[in-house]
Amino acid sequence: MGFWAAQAQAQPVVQHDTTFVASGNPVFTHKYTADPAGFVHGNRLYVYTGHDECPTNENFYKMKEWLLFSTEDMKTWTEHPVPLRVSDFAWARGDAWASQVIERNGKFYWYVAVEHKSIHGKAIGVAVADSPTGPFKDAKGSAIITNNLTTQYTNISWDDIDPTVIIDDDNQAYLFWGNTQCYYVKLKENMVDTVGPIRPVLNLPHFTEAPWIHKNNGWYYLSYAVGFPEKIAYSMSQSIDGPWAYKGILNEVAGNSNTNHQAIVKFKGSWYFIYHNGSINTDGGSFRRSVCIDRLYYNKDNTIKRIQMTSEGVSPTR
Ligand code: FUB
Repeated sequence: MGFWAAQAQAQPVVQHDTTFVASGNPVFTHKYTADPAGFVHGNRLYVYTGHDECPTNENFYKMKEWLLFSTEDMKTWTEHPVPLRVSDFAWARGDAWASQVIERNGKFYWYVAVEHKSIHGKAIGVAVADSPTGPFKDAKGSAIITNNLTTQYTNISWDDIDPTVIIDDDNQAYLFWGNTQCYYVKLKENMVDTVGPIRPVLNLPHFTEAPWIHKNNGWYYLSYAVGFPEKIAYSMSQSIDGPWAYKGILNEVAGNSNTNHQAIVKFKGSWYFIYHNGSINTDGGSFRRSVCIDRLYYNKDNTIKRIQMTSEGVSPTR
């Protein structure tokens, strides 16, 4: 077992904030981390991740909790105590899959994918806190989205995963999610109830999963995983309701991982592409993944340049 793999296997439980300095990609090497969701608040970037705990002799997603890291300068990071577990949702029974946090009216809403206890299949729940670091608690007491709500579009049990959220300039919030088929629905101002129909998002060619919605310069961007092993592609639109125009591949297959799961955020004036690979030597892989961060740049026409994945990672902010 390599040094970093041994570190990642040890996986100490963090009881209080601990600080470390990152030295390139992967950013976090003492634990296996996956499905990063970036969130900027004040002068800090928060990165919420899943926690891959799969033993080295097995190959499946073993994920019971989410982890939280933050930084002010992209170099010195703080790991916060575990802010949320599947067990915090009484109606869920497993699989702390991909997630995203957003702020509204001074509250922090954390949308997560889990396995539902009594409704067959995956589901989306939401936790809420008064601070980005928690403590988070189940905001609704039940799932927002369950598998039975989307069977008219696809009848698989794992399509209701990978939530991503946006509050538009008119204050309307939207939840996007999906596997095989991408969906979206409006959220009420309380951020825990949906309003109106669930709609399919059209023209996302080869959509696998991992949608991430963001806006820049008047354009909506929907990035998402394509194929398997996954690359990340994206579409653009001038309206949240589409039509979406496919713009091609954004990121190639991420080393040694079937999944790639990206987040795109602007922090201190620069855009970042946060994703995972399976590159920790020797036990890293599709079920023991590690979060990486590289820069993201736009072209003059608002399309996005292909991501250059690096070992060196990003420079500290000034
Ligand atoms: O981590 C479990 C699943 O793998 C996520 O929900 C997908 O996006 C993929 O990364």
